[in-house]
Amino acid sequence: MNVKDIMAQLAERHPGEPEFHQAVKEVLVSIEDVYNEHPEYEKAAIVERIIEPDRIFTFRVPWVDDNGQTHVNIGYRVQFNGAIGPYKGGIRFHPSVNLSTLKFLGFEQTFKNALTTLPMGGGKGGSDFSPRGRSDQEIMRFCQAFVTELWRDLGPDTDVPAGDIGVGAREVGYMYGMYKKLAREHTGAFTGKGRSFGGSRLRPEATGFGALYFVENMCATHNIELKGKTVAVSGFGNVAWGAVTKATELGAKVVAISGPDGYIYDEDGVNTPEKIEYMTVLRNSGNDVVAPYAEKFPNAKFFAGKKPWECKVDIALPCAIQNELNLEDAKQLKENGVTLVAEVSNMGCTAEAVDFFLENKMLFAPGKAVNAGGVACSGLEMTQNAMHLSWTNEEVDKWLHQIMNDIHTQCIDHGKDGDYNNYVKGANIAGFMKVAEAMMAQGVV
Ligand code: 2IT
Repeated sequence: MNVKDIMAQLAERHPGEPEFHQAVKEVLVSIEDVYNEHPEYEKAAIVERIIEPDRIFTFRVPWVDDNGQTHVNIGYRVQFNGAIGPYKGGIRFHPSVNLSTLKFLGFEQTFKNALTTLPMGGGKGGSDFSPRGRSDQEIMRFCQAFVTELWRDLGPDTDVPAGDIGVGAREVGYMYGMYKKLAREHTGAFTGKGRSFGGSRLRPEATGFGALYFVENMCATHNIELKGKTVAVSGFGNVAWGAVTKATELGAKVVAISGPDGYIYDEDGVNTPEKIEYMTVLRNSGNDVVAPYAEKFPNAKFFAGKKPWECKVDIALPCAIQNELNLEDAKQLKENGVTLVAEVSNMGCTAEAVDFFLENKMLFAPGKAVNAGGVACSGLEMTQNAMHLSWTNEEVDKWLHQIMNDIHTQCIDHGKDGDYNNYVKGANIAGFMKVAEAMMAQGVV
């Protein structure tokens, strides 16, 4: 395999998909050497097959707003790779959603899911629908319209969607309700459901909690004390909320959170139940802004239009969206003496930022390892649904902790580069090898 040739071919076949190309290139660069030690992979065209989704659904989603006006959005489901299990991955509702975004997310999901040790293939879906400012009834109608088109291709052993940006328990509930009506089956065809109808305990917290369990592992491996460290978090959604909650519980101090409007610096820490719950209030307001935090807690300052990466902190946790941390931000973090950067959003750092972290041998871990706790807990929800029972908090948390420790071990095992641990390489090689092995065993399909 020659990365340059494969990338040139990809660009020719699928022009105008920059996020997808970015995600593919990162993986190929990581695995190139290992791949080329396996001539049988080359013969079976594993790389050529793994970068092409199994199939993609694109469909029109018409819906009627509260004033009787009809709108049309585009819906997608990318069933990326089913080698190790049913397609699994979230649904994103955000105006930035297009095929490039969902292909990058589905591709990442394939390796992330492999890392979880659970039998789940990779998939992703969504729409360019913006939930911002929409009423509950509008959201419900949109979710129903989306699933009406997609339901035939979903199922507990076929394809199991969940939440992502813009899709939480409410949206999953509406989608699942329509799915169940059409399929006439009460099965675990979605995860992230409400607890009263098969949702797993800890699923809302799992991505953020898992990320901090991973960070704990990174700290322990590098003789760093997490307790007392200052943390900057971007975003104020479900993932950021889970990360802030667990970081606080572990004795770190989160001093920054952010939204599309700017960031909040709270030197006292976002560390009381009232402050942490206020993140949920902000999120549920549907306005997508963090500025009101500084009105509610006047010791905090709001910096309009700025990113939290300019703050002098020990730990940086991007928890918002892809490419939210660029080369300039990476340089700023280094200059400020940051100790550890863990990507919690999917591909939260640009390719240039990741290269900078690796070239400077900084302690950095990629999203597909750090944020895998979310989908891992979804896997545990599928297991509970299949068994028709529900586990306690302690049981789910124990699994989640174990899985995150396991992912960390895989990263170290495959990412050792002298005395530097290259987590990007480690995660990509470990995830890729598992999928490649399964594809080899199943023949050319
Ligand atoms: O990016 C992700 O891993 C998710 N949005 C969660 C996917 C899932 O199926 O729980």
